[in-house]
Amino acid sequence: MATGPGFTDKKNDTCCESESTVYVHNPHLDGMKKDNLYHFNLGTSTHDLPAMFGDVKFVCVGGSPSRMKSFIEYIAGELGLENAKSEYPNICAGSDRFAMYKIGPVLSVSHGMGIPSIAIMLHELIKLLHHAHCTDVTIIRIGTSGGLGLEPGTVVVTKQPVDATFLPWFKQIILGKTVVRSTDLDEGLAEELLQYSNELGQFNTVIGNTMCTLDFYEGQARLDGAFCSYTEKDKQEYLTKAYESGVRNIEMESSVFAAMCKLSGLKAAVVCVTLLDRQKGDQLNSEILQTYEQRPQILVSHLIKKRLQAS
Ligand code: R2B
Ligand code: URA
Repeated sequence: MATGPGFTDKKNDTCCESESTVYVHNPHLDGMKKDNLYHFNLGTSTHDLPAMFGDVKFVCVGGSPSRMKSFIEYIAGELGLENAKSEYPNICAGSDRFAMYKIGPVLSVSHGMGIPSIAIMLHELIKLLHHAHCTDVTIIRIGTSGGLGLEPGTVVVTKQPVDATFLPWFKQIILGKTVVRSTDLDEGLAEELLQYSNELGQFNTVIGNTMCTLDFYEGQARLDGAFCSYTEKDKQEYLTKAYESGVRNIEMESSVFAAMCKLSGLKAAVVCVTLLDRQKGDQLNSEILQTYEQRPQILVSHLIKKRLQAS
């Protein structure tokens, strides 16, 4: 079990000395003269991180670089912060791993697909926010998912990420030992998002558990992968069990996202649109994606606007 100040696990669920700053829990960082955030192509000795990022209050993360660019363009318009040329440079242009955009207090970062990819991005993002002395940061993953028992296009605000056995934890092997971390998200933030969706009245939003899997095909009980050793009936039984346990959508990053944000004291939420009802099918195409992918962006922009108006 990982130990040390601020680490959480299912048995000893304590965290973080204060709510407002962004915590790292790594004594080795103090002894380092400089810190290269390699996958961002940023660093403490090459960039003035407090000047570049010190005013960040909202971080939105999502899988695709182009979606995170369109998010920053959209929110810039919503907040009346468009620049004259409507150009938003990729802050991580020197790296082709992740893309990052900023407008005012909003940072938009891509994370790729799956737990390993988002975990690498979050290590560097959390250090970036820490080095930049950011305070009171809210972080939201906006993404896509497969739905369970929901009309396609429904937005799910995650109550609790669960693993593929429907349990609310994220397990990782560190130094050959299994470390179990809590996947609790910020309940108040989830409720606030639901309330704003009702206020917007543009699409249905529900709060439910999100199953986070290690694979898109067999890991999500699809029948259309390159390999499949189970029947349609097996698939339906598994998805029914997932639904009965409270799962309303399935994606591939929420568990480690929740675990790492909780450890660093970031208030976090996951907002994913459902692209299809998984009990009715498996296949997706880009038309379905384009129809619905803006919904999480619309909801999260509304929350940011409301928060900024209130401050
Ligand atoms: C949702 O969509 C991606 C797979 O298509 C994955 O990153 C996820 O969580
Ligand atoms: N993303 C997933 O992980 N699963 C889906 O079914 C759709 C999007």
